[in-house]
Amino acid sequence: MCGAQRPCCGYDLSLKHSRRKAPTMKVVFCIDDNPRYLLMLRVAVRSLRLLHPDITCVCVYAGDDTGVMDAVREEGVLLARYRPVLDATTIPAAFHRCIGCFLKLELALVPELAAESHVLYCDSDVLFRRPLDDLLALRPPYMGMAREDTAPFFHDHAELDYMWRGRRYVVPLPFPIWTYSSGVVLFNLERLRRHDHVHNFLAFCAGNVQRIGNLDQSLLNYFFGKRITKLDPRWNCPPYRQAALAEGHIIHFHGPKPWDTGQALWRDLRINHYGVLREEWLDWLTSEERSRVRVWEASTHEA
Ligand SMILES: [Mn+2]
Repeated sequence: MCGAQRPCCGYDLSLKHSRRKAPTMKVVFCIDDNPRYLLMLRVAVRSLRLLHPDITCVCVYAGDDTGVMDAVREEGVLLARYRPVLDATTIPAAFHRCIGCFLKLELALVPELAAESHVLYCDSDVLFRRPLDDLLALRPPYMGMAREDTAPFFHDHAELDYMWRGRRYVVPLPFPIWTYSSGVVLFNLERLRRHDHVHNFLAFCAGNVQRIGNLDQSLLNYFFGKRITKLDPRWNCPPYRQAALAEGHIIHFHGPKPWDTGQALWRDLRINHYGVLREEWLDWLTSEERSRVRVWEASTHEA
């Protein structure tokens, strides 16, 4: 089975047997009912466990599908069922197809995480390849995120506003802005819980989701702006980056997922180490899972 101890990724496995202290920070994922994300979660957790066997993984889920819940538990992940503030009534219908991406914005309110001062949030489309100790030792004042490889840009709005408890608040936007990726976020939950901060943020989200470009990621970037702590690129490294294989600790399948070998849309991003890292991702699957992925992959080659 895929959980085999593969001497992958240049990580010295002998370290596993030394008395390394188990990291106490929890690693949190969020999923919705999309079966592709559930399978990606499985691979993420399996690859993480090879590096940190004792780490606690939590999955936040807002749905009711018992199949999804059983699968999460079967993978040894603590399931946190949660009724989000940003739900189908506060988020416009145009975004319901990817409503799961907003869950990460509410981690400070999840009861199962109430005792945590910091957590590491990761998208499920990640592959862990090297130990996380240096990352889990960080304590950013609000949140730590790595930058996307995109040019800085200018906002359409000079400021955004929102209402909270009958008062209007204004958020000036930094010009120009470099975009941080929301695929890996080290959250300071304690800070977000203080002074109603998270509720202000969620009021901002509900009021501005229609005025921004890129869902949860833009909401984090626009509201927190310069308060975001920059993480080293190795903690959120897409396969298409030249340094991915040599330096990536967390590989983030940003853009084409491991089965997206067909669409012309992603051609420009299936470069550098996409092929190698996709194979490595596939190695974590059982044969039954692999055949499911082959069907997804074949569908990307249809006109
Ligand atoms: Mn992602």
